[in-house]
Amino acid sequence: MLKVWGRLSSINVQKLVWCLDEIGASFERVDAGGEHGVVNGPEYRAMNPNGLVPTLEEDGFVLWESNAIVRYLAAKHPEARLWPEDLRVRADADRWMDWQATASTPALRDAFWGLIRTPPEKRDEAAIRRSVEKTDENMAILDRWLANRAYVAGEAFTTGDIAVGCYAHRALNMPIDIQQRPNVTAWYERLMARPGAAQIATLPIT
Ligand SMILES: N[C@@H](CCC(=O)N[C@@H](CS)C(=O)NCC(=O)O)C(=O)O
Repeated sequence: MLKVWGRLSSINVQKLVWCLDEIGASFERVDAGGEHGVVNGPEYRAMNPNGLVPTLEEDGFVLWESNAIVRYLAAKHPEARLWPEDLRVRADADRWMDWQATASTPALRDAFWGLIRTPPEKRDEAAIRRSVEKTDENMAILDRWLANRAYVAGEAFTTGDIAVGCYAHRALNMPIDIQQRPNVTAWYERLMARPGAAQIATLPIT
């Protein structure tokens, strides 16, 4: 049985749950990280020395780094058609996964932590403002890209949409002042209507 370690409030854990639901694989998820602890215990650290979530466990095989896990699962289940065979289309999906991990989600971090996980009197308003501005710019980049394609890697849903979609679910449902982008909105609604996204679509931002 596949085991996913990690709390569902983490967008990196959300990616795995979404991917596994798309594939239709059964799995067990164990709450870890945040208020659940677990990640600093020796058993968890032996699996994942970073003390972060998620971690995937599959018959003695252990993997961490959410985007690598999503790609592993997608490659293992070609029938789900999540990771394109065409190398250029695959590179597009991979590129957007990297953008999510290294650009858009880090840029949202100060706004997310400041507004959602920090009491008002302790907020760094300047950092929140910069984070919102950068997020607005990132949404403009995504919007321009989606102007002539249904999904981030073209006309089919891929791993790239899972990673960027988890980021978008957070950014678009936070109380921040960013412009409404029609292509992003249409794409996000397309993603959230997928049966595989059902668990993610209803998640509150916490
Ligand atoms: N690059 C890693 C980042 C993992 C990460 O930063 N996870 C956060 C949650 S999103 C975490 O474990 N935070 C500590 C905790 O939850 O206790 C990945 O994509 O898996």
